[in-house]
Amino acid sequence: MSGVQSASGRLRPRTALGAVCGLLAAFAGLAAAQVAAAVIRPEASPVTAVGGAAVDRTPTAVKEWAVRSFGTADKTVLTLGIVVVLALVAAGAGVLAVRRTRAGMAVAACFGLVGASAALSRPGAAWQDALPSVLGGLVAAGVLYLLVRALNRPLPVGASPGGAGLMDRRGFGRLVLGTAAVSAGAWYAGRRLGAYGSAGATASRAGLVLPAPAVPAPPVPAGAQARAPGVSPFLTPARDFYRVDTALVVPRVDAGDWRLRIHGDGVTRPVTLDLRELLARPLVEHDITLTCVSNEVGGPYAGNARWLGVRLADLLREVGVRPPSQGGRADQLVARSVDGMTIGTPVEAVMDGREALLAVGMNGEPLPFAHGFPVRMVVPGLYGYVSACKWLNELRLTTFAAYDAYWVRRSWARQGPVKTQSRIDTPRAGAEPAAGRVVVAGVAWAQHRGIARVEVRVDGGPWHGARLADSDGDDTWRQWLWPWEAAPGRHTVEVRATDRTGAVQTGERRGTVPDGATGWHAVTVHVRAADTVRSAAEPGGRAVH
Ligand SMILES: Nc1nc2c(c(=O)[nH]1)N[C@H]1C(S)=C(S)[C@@H](COP(=O)(O)O)O[C@H]1N2
Ligand SMILES: [Mo]
Repeated sequence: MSGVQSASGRLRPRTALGAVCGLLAAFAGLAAAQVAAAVIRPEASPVTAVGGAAVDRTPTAVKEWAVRSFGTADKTVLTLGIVVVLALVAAGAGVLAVRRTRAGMAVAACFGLVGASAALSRPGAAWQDALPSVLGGLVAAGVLYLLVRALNRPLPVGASPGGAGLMDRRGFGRLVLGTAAVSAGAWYAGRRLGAYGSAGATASRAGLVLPAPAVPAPPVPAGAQARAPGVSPFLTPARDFYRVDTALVVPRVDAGDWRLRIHGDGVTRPVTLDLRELLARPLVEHDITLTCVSNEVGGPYAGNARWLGVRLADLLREVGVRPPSQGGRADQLVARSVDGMTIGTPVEAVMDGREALLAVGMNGEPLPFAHGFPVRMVVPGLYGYVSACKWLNELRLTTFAAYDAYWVRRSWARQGPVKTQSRIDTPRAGAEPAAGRVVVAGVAWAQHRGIARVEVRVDGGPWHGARLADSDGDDTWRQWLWPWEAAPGRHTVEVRATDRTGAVQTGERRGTVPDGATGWHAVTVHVRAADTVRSAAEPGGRAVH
């Protein structure tokens, strides 16, 4: 240990090298864990497990802030945050290990335990899920020991003018490079192995041929799309469809392995179905707009798709379920996913005649993995968090009094009927249209009630009726358009909708928690005087917009 006590000039590089040892040990541990997770379950890798546990425990207010600030990138931000914290602790453990090797190793091992307990805390976890983190912690501790021992090993006396305490630089350097190379190799192998593990699922999706619907949806009316540049496409392509879930790794379920178990209160004939049996049933095609309770007024978490699926009400009736209005015992249908999500839906809503679906198809294709392959629920008129369970594998009949599903335990309301909302897609906030005719257009939704009227006003003036695009039924959003004769200056345009029950969208501003935001979407624009367009062409004028 004489090196530690020698000139201070030698302390600093040694501290830095200790940090390198710590970081490398962590990398080696993560790589080993990655290989183990690829074999056991991708979600069981330590970073994903800690991230998932963090998602489960993050207070709803913080989660809503993250969704607002980072949108769908919130998961990447979370993962990066975990990696940064891990790197800092690993570097610290390495520095510590130079002086107190056992203590540094203990920190590394403890981190494995943190990962393991996170993995075990995830819904639906099995004991094996702890193994990747335990292995990772042990590998990290072992690698740290080897690296630090090499770092601290003095040169043979007389071999260096510096004397004892100077490490064998070449031996240490070789060990560092070797460890880095082996870890990188293991990391890569883990990734490949992970991809190989889901290759069956990928192939099962590619090979899935969806039967034709017994009840096809009528074609979308040509006039359902408002003809204004900048307005959302009426049907949202799957790749642009918003995604909201707690999954840090998208579950990739093999269609051949998929099973759905239906059981619980009032189920006289519990069943377990496979996909072949599900697809043998008559399929219904229906256009439904899905919206998220976390959507701010004017926000992007709404999408419209043509779904193909099995009528859930028929299936429930077959297994003996009756809705509460017909004396049924259960008032809550709890859907569970392969990743342990639970979503509670009113049985009454599912069985009241609306097209509540066990969906297998989205816009003519099998569901994308990110949107719930092979089977998810979709119920018109309810927010996704109380209706749209993806990667579904269990339906359990119970009561709202007896059971709170995942989001309800996190301060969201038990019941989540969609609130009437309208959104201005064009012009965008901060746009600078030229004075004169400006087309204001967007979408409005009140699923299962339908949209009867949309109105627009400027600067708090009188409301003007917007032109409604053709309706594709009450379960989808409706597009609208209002030609505005815009005068130069700064203006705020607002929109509100009226549903087919006659209820006008409330202007009262409320946040997303606990049951969906309310208020009118407002967009402020700067209308350019018509002559600025002309002056742009003049010498010295601004460049053309
Ligand atoms: N398994 C699972 N299903 C889920 C969720 C989830 O986190 N996990 N999120 C729900 C929420 S809050 C919404 S809004 C919809 C979103 O569906 P999408 O990602 O296909 O747009 O999925 C619902 N189904
Ligand atoms: Mo949601």
